[in-house]
Amino acid sequence: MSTGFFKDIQKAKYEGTSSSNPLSFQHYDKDEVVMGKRLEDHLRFAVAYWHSFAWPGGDPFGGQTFERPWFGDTMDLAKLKADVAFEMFDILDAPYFCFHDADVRPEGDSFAENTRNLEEIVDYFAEKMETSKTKLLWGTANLFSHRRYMSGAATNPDPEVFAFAAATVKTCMDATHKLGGENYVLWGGREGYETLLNTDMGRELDNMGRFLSMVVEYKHKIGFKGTILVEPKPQEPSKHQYDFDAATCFGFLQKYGLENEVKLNLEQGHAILAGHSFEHELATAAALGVLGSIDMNRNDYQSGWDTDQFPNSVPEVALTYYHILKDGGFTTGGTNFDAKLRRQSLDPVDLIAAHIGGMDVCARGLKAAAAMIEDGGLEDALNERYAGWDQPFGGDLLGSNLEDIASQVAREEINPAPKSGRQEILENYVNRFV
Ligand code: XLS
Ligand code: NI
Ligand code: NI
Repeated sequence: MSTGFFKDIQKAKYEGTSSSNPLSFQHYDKDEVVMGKRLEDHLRFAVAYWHSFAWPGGDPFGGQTFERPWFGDTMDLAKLKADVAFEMFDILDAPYFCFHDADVRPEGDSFAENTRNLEEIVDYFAEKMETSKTKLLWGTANLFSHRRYMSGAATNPDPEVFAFAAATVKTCMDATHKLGGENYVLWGGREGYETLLNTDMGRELDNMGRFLSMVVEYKHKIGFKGTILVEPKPQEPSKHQYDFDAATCFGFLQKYGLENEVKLNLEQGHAILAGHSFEHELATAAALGVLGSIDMNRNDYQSGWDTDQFPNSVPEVALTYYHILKDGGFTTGGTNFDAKLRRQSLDPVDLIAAHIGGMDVCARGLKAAAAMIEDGGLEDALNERYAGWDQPFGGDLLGSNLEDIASQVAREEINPAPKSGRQEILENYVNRFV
């Protein structure tokens, strides 16, 4: 029986660009084949439970604006929330969803009660997933909202908090494993500091490294085949977060010997907060071999906050998927809409339209990216720019040494002439596709 929350909103269909139905897909035809793969299998869209079903619409100056019939802290309401969530997954034909423990179950008074509540909801999800097409892209633990985590989880000065966090992550990994999740995410919102005056950074980093190693050990112990992902973000809620950006995370993984075990879940808004473009983060992770999954959203470029808006810029999103496709596309990863409505967007229809718009923008972006890859213009320009490295001169150079290179440069009177980087021509080229 339907909850009636979405009233008469029908299952969204692909109707093409001639349709004026705002609740239809105009660009996302899940069965369209692009570069040999269906769009649905390329994009692997996921709905984020927290923004869509748990967030009350507050901001730093005001509280709840949304009135949802499932708000409240009981098991019955958690199940009503799940019913509505799966109705929305069905309307959107969403292949995946993602959740934190705290999004889906009422907060208990103890670890034991949290675990019982989570297990009950996981069983409820499992039942629904038998008849729903929607699968779990990833699960995660909320180690940042409860006041016990105010000074961090794995990096807390109090070992009891580390223990509570580790125990909680175990239950969330169990839940993810049981539901067939394809990844497990760790975003360290409070793994950082407010002031260095009270922070032993070396110890905190070592503890965080050990915590992540325990996660990897447990993954292998239970036979979880999914990918462990760390999600970089430079700040907010901490003043400074240790997992600052892709490059910082890679250095951390390498220091603790985890670079072959853990990949990254990159988020557009977090890249912007770190002072990067999203492409920068994707290209960095791809170059380092740790590009795993993405949290798709859009940050306001002026606010300096993680505004988590739905994406709506095709040129930006095209470059996102260009880097993902160049890296071979997603394997276990996907496109999770870590995006929320604006707090004035009160109605159920806003929730549906936001996701449909996001899915359409991503489909347009991916198709533009695929067209650029198939045309090969950017790749040709790169090959031409670096062609010297494929010639004997360039090839031998890296195996040489400073003394021999110095004699060679003198002997052959090497005197390189600068060449154009062709930036404007390449920017114009991209504009032909977006
Ligand atoms: C917050 C993060 C969070 C993670 C999951 O900024 O993006 O939503 O994706 O904990
Ligand atoms: Ni975020
Ligand atoms: Ni995120």
